[in-house]
Amino acid sequence: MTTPPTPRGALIAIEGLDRAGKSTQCDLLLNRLISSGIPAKLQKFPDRSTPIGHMINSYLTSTSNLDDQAIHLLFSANRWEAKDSILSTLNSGTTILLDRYIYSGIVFSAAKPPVPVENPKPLSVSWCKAPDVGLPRPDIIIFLNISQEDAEKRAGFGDERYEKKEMQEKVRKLFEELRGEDSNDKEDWWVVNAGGTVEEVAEEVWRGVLEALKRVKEGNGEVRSIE
Ligand code: Z5A
Ligand code: MG
Repeated sequence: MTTPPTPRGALIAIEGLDRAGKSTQCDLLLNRLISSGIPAKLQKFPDRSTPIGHMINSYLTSTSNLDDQAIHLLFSANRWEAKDSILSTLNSGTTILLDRYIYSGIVFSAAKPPVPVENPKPLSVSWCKAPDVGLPRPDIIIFLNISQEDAEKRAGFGDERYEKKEMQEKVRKLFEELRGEDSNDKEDWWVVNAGGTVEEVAEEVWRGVLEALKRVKEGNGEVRSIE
C-alpha cells in the first residue's frame, strides 16, 4: 500500500507599510500555526545572514553605496538564493511565512528619487519586477494597511536609508498601484486594517491564512510562479 503524498504547505507573504507590524504578526502567526498542528517556518527578506544579505545590510545601514540598479538586483538575488529551500520546504508539507517579498522589492526601488545623471527617471515598476519573474508565487499576500497618522504613533524610524517620510509616502502610493494594477493578481491580495490592537490585527491576518490554506487544499498541488 502506498501512502498518499503529503499535501504541500501554503506560501503566505506578509507585506505592508513600514511599522505596520509585519514582523510582530509573523511571530504571532508562526506560533499560532504550530500550536494548531500546522508545520510552519518563517523566511524574512532581506535575509541579512547570507553573503548577499551582508551586502544589502551594509547598503541599508549606509556603510556602503551602490547604484540603484545594483542594489535592486541584490535584493532579488537574495530571494533567488532562497528559492530551492522555499520549494522543498513547501513540498515537504510545511507552510512558509514570508516577512516581506518581491512586492517590497518593487515599490522601494521604484519609489527612489531619480539621480539626474545615472537614472534621469525613476526605475519603472515593470523593470523592478522583471528579475523576480519565475520565483515562487504566494498563495496569498496579506497586506497590512496603516494610515500615515497611525504609523507615526508607533516606535520611531531608525537610521536606515529608506526610513524617511518622503520615501514612505511614495511607497504607500506604489503599493496602492500594485494592488490595483493587474487583474490577474488581484485575488492574491488580502488587505487587513493594521491600525487596531495587535490582537485585532492578528484575527484579521488569521482569516487570510485560513483562506490561503483553503486555496492550497483546493488547488492542484503545484506552487505557481511569479509571471
Ligand atoms: N527592502 C527593499 O528595498 N527591497 C526588498 O526587496 C526588500 C526590502 C525585501 C528593511 O526591511 C528595508 O528593506 C525596508 C524595505 C527594504 N526599508 N524600509 N524602510 P526590514 O523588513 O528589515 O524592515 P524592518 O526594520 O523590519 O521594519 P518594518 O518591516 O517596517 O517594521 P514591521 O515589521 O512592519 O513592524 P514591527 O517591527 O512588527 O512593529 C513596529 C513597531 O510597532 C514595534 O514597536 C511594535 O511593537 C509596534 N506594533 C506592532 N503592531 C502594533 C499594533 N497593532 N499596535 C501598536 N503597536 C504595534
Ligand atoms: Mg519587520
